[in-house]
Amino acid sequence: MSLGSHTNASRPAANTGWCGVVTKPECRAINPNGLIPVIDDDGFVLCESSAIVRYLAGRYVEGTLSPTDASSRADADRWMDWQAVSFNPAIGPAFVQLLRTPVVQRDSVVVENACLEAEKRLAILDAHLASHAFAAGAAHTMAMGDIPLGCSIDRWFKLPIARESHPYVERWYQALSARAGAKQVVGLALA
Ligand SMILES: N[C@@H](CCC(=O)N[C@@H](CS)C(=O)NCC(=O)O)C(=O)O
Repeated sequence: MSLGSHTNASRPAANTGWCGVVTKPECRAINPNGLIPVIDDDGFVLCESSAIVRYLAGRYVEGTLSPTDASSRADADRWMDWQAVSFNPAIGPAFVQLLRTPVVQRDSVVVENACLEAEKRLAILDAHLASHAFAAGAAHTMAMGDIPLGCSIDRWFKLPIARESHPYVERWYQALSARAGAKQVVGLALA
């Protein structure tokens, strides 16, 4: 999951920090969207998480996490886009309610609907993973398409919600979590 640990970059990414710093002027100066992540890689400043993953993989691990053949590359792109435009928007309202909204203002219907939508999408991912070791990549090797998706699923597992069983998603998540680069991500509490 954490791409920096998979690259040979000595300092692959200087993160601006963590939640709570995004409104500071120094963060706004390098990402006017006021969001993390944003990296400064030897003077090259870049925001948008999927663009960051594509950049780091392309610059530091071209040919492995960043596939060079067109179909493998497109497959990695597909899962990066899917988590950004399908899974994250589905589960996002639950995250906002449970992590960003004071308890007295929370709307349980919003959480319930978000979980229902997320479960529909997880069924799609589970069906894919039933016949693939990783969402993207070759038989025994993940590709960059697994990284943002893995982060999203990590967040889903940590939300205080009821979850349906998705055995192939769970198997894939365990495999990702065991990788050295993922340990710093799975060890983090939601914030
Ligand atoms: N499309 C952006 C979304 C970034 C985003 O939503 N970042 C969240 C954290 S995951 C954020 O900075 N929220 C402000 C906060 O948590 O204070 C990307 O993929 O980088």
